[in-house]
Formats: sequence, structure tokens, C-alpha cells
Amino acid sequence: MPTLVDQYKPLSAAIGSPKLKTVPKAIYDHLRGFPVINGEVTQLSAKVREFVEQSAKLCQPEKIHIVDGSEQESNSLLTMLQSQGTIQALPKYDNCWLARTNPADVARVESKTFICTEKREQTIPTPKEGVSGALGNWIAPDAYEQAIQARFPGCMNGRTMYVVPFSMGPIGSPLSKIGIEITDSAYVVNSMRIMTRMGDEVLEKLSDNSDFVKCLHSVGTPANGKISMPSWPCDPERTIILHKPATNEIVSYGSGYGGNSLLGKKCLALRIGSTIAQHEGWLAEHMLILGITNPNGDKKYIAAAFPSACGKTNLAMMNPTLPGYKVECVGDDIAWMKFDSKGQLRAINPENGFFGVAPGTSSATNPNAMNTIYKNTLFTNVASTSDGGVFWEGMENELAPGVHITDWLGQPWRLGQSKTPAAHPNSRFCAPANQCPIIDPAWEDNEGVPISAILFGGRRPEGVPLVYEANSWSHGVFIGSAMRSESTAAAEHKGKTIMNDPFAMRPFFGYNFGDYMKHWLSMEQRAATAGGSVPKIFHVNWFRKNEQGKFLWPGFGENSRVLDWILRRVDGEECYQQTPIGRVPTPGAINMDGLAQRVDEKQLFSVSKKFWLKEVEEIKQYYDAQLPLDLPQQIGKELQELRSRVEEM
Ligand code: GTP
Ligand code: SPV
Ligand code: MN
Repeated sequence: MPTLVDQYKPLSAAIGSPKLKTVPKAIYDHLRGFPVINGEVTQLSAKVREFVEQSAKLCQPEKIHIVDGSEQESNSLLTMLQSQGTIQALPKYDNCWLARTNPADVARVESKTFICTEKREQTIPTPKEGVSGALGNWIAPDAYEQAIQARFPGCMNGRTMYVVPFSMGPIGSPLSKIGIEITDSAYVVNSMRIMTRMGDEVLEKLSDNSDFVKCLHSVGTPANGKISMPSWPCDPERTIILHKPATNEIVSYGSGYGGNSLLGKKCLALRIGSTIAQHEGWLAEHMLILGITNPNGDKKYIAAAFPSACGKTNLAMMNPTLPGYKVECVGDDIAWMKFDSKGQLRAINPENGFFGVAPGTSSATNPNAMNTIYKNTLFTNVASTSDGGVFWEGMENELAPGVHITDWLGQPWRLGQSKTPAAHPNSRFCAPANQCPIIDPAWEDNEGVPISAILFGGRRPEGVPLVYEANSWSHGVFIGSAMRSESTAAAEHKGKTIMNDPFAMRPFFGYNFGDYMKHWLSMEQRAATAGGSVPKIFHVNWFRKNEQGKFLWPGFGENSRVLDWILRRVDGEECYQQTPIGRVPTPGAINMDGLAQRVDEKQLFSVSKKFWLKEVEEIKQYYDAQLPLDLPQQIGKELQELRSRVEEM
């Protein structure tokens, strides 16, 4: 009889697994007979070991791989993924890879995402009778268990179960949180290595009774057992993303895509994160963080919440067109923010990489992103070129002459002729943050960077000015709660409709949005008690259009002109005029010197009574339908006051 070690040596060699650590047999017994092909069980704290054992018992993998985070490990997993046809090499660049997913698995699935609490109203506001709630999905504890039992038993049969220890936030920062993701996807392991701090170093931080967020993920297998695309197994029919804040648990089944499978991101850092933040008195938000230095050398940090695919990555990495300004990037998607002992709001980026929208990214619009992604990057669902590179909509001017393009589905594609997009509209690059040429020197500071202003924004083709400032903190919280935006390809929504997306968090709230607003309102007192104050709040809209459907504002680097005005407002300059909706720049206050395109400032800043009466009415209808019982009084009052001001226009 060969020993277990002998038995599995050839297997691990076959998949090009990293060095097999010889493990005493007793340890296999500990993991109930599941062979461990990488790492050592003794590395695991008691609680982690228990979680791994329970997961293995449920999922019945062929073997277990404790991920160490090394380059050697990553390389061998990439080689394996390549031999399976999941990824292809992009020899034009350095260590870059392209994954093509099953076309049925290309975005987050909001309708299949649930939060589990004892009572429904802990998760979602109670809508008006006959109205379906649009602020998250609740699942009862017994249904949660059933959902798991209907999908997970034996789901990793014949597969490797990877144990991924990761830290959201710099390892050891008092603001960071540790998670353990168990997954049967090597694509996920490699993506997590980019997006989080991952591997041995994280395990070392966990003592026997340290807590961590338990994340269980499987790409699944369809109920009929037929995997339609073996290079990208998934189970779209039964996909489900579950969260249980009471026990800090995340369970995801059926999808390998982004926010559905890289569980540190939206699941931990936002949904579970927001519930932890509520208890601990801080904020977990869908926000970029940037540092901006003005020509006098004065540096400030700004956080901004825009819905998915509405410009966070672009703003976070912008090259200002205004002379003398410098922008540096702390993070492009998520901010964890807490008032320090002096009452100054401080933010960390819990992530370690960028999972950015590819289409629209180019040397003209975001050169810093382009200079980040040509090494050590994992692309998903972009098009490829015959010279071993990538292509997507927006890169037309960067094509080498004579190259052929293969679209994201693997079909030949011709510029100017093909009727379908070359890259999926939600195709992404996954690249290490420290490769960004303008990464902020303080981006990994344990204490976080001081935040001077908070921006809300969205895609508003009509009626909403380029920028306006809230009159007060509670007015700002109201503006966040009333955010709306044109839907994008980042989730499963069809067509372009204006959707409510409060705080850009609609898909990511971990608890009742009414309580979330109360939590935000309470920050003013929290700051004051500590001897500080809350940052100013602004609303921006880069996407207003004229009658011909053309953008009124050039956007991208030109947005520095808006940031300049915002910074001057933070410094107390009287460069605003009061309107019913808030404070807008006085004519001429936005620096338009040297702007390449002529801008219709009047149209860009106009605040129309007709539009805003309708907007106020629609916000009211939204609150009445979605939050008849849960709307904080203060927010109702802000809406009332806005209505009166608009009526008096
Ligand atoms: P998620 O990663 O989904 O959260 O998206 P995001 O908010 O980071 O959006 P991103 O910066 O990737 O931008 C999405 C799309 O909006 C891209 O196609 C950009 O080219 C486009 N975009 C970004 N900023 C601007 C702008 O200032 N003006 C215009 N017109 N388009 C912009
Ligand atoms: C978003 O949709 O806001 C993203 C991409 O940042 S995902 O990670 O898929 O959530
Ligand atoms: Mn996002």
C-alpha cells in the first residue's frame, strides 16, 4: 500500500503544483483524510483548521492546497490554468494573461445576492405594501442553510480546494481585517494574490482564537452535471452569493466572476465590512481615494463614491490638465474610513490591486492605468491581438498596424466592420496597485490618509450640474441617499435606465439602508466629540449631455478643474453662489484656461425648476415606496426643505 504522500505526489506533479512539502501522516488524519498538497496543517490556527475541515467535509475536494502567496506558486497555477485553456499568455507584455469566461458569467449578480439575518428588517427597509424592495435581498437563516445544502455537498469532487488567507488593508494595520477564502478556482487564487495581501504572512497573524471572515466559494457544477465550457466551469442557473453578518460568513456558489468570486472585495470589504463598521463606528464605502497637490504644494485627500462603471478608477488615476496640479492614487474602489482621536476622518484602501473596467481606458483617457497594466496583470473578457496583446473599445489608436483582433468570445473581429463589441463592456484588468506610476506614497499607511472632502456622483445625462456643494453634513447625507445614475454593464441590468443608487452602495449594503443613513448622520457628532469636524460633501456629474446627446464636459483630466474648485471651497474661498439644490461655482470660478474644447458653461451649470421639481417628486416617491418606515426624520426634512426651495425658484 502506498502512503498517502506517495499516492498524491504524482498528482501534484501532474498539475505542476509547487513543491510538495512532506507532511507527517498524522496530519492527514487531522483533515479527515483529505491530502494536503501544499502548505502544512500546523500553519493553521485552531479556528482556521476547523473551518477548512468543515468545508472539506462539505465540498469533498480531491485535495487541499494551502496557498502560500509565493511567486513560484502563482507561476505554477498560471501554467496549470493555461494548460486547461482558462487563460492564454499575452507575450507582448510581461507576465500578463487573458481569461475568457463562460459568456453566461460576466458580471455581478445583484438579484442572486443575499444577506442573512434573523429578521428581514435588519437587512432591508420594509417597502410599501405591494412594492418590491430594491435595496438588497434578505434570506432567512433556515433558507440560507438550505441554499448551501442544495449546492455545496460534494461540489469540489475531483477538484483542488485552495485555502487563501488574505488581509484587507495592510497586514498588521489596526484598520485591517483578515479573511480566509476557500475556493475551487485557481483563477480566483491568482486574482486574490493581486487584489489582496495574501499567503503565509497572513496566516502568521492568526493565533488560535483570532477571528477572521469565513469565505467559502465554489464555481459549482450545473445540476445536470454538464459543464458547458470546461475551461470556465460555473453554474449560472443556481448562482447565489450569501452573507451572514452575525457570524462574519460569506458563501458564494456558481460564478467565477469578479465581485461574485473575489470575496475580499464587495462581499467582505463592503457588505460584511459595512456591518462591522456600523458596530465599530466607522464607514465602509464604495469610494476611490486620491491625493491632490495644488500649485502651492498644499496636499489634500478626497474620497468619492460613484456607482460601478461611473469613473472611480479614472478619477483616482487622473493626470490633471490644470498646470501645477498633481494627483496621486490611494485606491480606486473601496474606502474604509474612521475618525481618529482628534476627530479627523482617515481612510485606508483595503485592497492591493485594481479590478478596473477595460473599455474606455486608453493612453488618452487614463495613461496611468495603461502604464499599470502591462505587467503581472490578469485580463478578463477583453479582446486579443495577433501580436500577443490586448484590445478593447477605446484602444483604436493604440493598435499596431496590420494586427488581427480576436474578440472576447474568441471570434475574429474587424475594426469598423464588426457589429458587436470586441471586448465585453464589463471586461476588466486585474493589476497590482503598486505598479501604478502615481500610487500615493502614503497608500499603505497603517493609520490611513486624512480626508478633506467627500464626493458623490453618477451618470446623469440631464438636469444635474457639473458640481454642487452640500449646505451641511445632513444635506450631504441626503444628497448621497438620493443619488441616481444610468445603469451600466457592471451588473446584470438591461438597457440604460436611471436607477437609484444611494451612496453608490445599493448592491453593497450589508444592513438596512435606513440604519445606514442614521449611521452616516451620526458621524457629525462623532467628529465633534473627538474635537474635529466632518469633511465637506459635494456632488459631481461628468456625464451631462446636450440635445444632440453629446457630453457637455470633456471629463477625465479636465475634471481637475472641478477638483480645484472643490479644494478652494475646502479652504473657505467664497467662490460659490447659493442655488436651491446647493452651492454651485460663481460664473468664472471654475478655471477654464486652456480648455481644448469650448464648453457651454450656462448649460453645464443650469439648475432648472421644472427638472428639479420632477427630481424632488421622484426622490419622494422612491422614499415612500422603499422606506416608508425606515427613512430617518432628518433626511425627510432635508427633502422637504429642498422642495420648498425649488418651489420658490
Ligand atoms: P467599477 O470598477 O465598476 O466600480 O467602475 P469605476 O467607477 O471605477 O469606473 P471607471 O473609472 O472604470 O469608468 C467606467 C467608464 O466610464 C469607462 O469607460 C471610462 O472611460 C468612463 N469615464 C470615466 N471617467 C469619465 C469622464 O470623466 N467622462 C466620461 N465621459 N467618461 C468617463
Ligand atoms: C463594481 O462592479 O463596482 C466593481 C467590479 O468594482 S466587481 O468586483 O465585479 O464588483
Ligand atoms: Mn466598484
